[in-house]
Amino acid sequence: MSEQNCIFCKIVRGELPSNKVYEDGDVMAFHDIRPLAPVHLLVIPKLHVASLAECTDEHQTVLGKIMVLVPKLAKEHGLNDGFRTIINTGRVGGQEVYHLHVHILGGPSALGPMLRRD
Ligand code: DGP
Repeated sequence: MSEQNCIFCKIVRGELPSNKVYEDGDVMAFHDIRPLAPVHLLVIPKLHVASLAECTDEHQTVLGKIMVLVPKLAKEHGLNDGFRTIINTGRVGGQEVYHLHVHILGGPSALGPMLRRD
């Protein structure tokens, strides 16, 4: 997926709408279009990086910024009793959008086990 066609790059460029909750020069956060919890945010680097698997030393700073932003956004959205972060990576990780993103999920009820135990 090129930057030109990437959905999240289009959101960054303002070519697609989003319900934005945060933006600075390097990072953006918005509500997931198909929420899986009462609060479901996505935090992305503005720079196109396909997935966590593609991250290298040059991404350290932006990854750090994202991780520090996550608890701030969680608090701002009332997730005072915990939340879950997910980074789906590649086919096995079930990644759907190939632009690195951190999911923040939470709400009043516990989210249950991380993965189903069959
Ligand atoms: P993942 O499986 O980790 O790649 O999840 C991608 C998420 O992105 C999925 O929960 C739905 C969300 N999503 C897909 N397209 C859009 C969009 O155009 N806008 C927003 N806000 N979210 C989107």
